[in-house]
Amino acid sequence: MIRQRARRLVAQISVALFATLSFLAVAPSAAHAGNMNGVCESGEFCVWFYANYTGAIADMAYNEPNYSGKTFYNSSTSRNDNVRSAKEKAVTSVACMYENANYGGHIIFTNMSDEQSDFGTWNDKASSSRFIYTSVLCF
Ligand SMILES: [Ca+2]
Repeated sequence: MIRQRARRLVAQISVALFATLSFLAVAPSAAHAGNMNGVCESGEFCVWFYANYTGAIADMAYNEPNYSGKTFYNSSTSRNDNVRSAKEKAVTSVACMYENANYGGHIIFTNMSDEQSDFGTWNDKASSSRFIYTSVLCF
């Protein structure tokens, strides 16, 4: 009797756990709804054409392995080698931005400061960015 109840309880927990995990696996993140809408929102990595978060913006909710051919929001200006400031608003991960495409070369941005108002000598050199679980993995 007790064993039967225990078995039933385990089965119920398994079903509930599976349902929860299935939901998590397919649930779209609300943050992704605003990808490239010109507003830097929670869950995004945002870059600007000028220092101090001014000028054209690119608010990215996804990995961007190559800025070539990509423009800023509502702009014809190429994003490649044109970034001078950035903010990270990622929630469950951190953002890393790189000198070269495909996350190569110098790491220009990690989440160490969450934002960078002026990349200085690294202005106009970014070519890719991605979200990753910990900044250690940026390298
Ligand atoms: Ca957005």
